[in-house]
Amino acid sequence: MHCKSCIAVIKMNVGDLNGISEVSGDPDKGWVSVGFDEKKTRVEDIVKKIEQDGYKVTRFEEKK
Ligand SMILES: [Cu+2]
Repeated sequence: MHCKSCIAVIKMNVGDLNGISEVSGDPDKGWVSVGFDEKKTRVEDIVKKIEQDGYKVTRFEEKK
């Protein structure tokens, strides 16, 4: 269900959190990728932020 404006909304709101270095996404595949500083933000906070925008986070993967 993601389109380009969904990604833009998520980018803007997640970008407001501390320690976010980059947010990108693929609307066709329905995923977003968030680069962040673990000392400043937790995954839970990012998920919460996305869900506040009305999107359901069904799954997340950690990449080191
Ligand atoms: Cu959309």
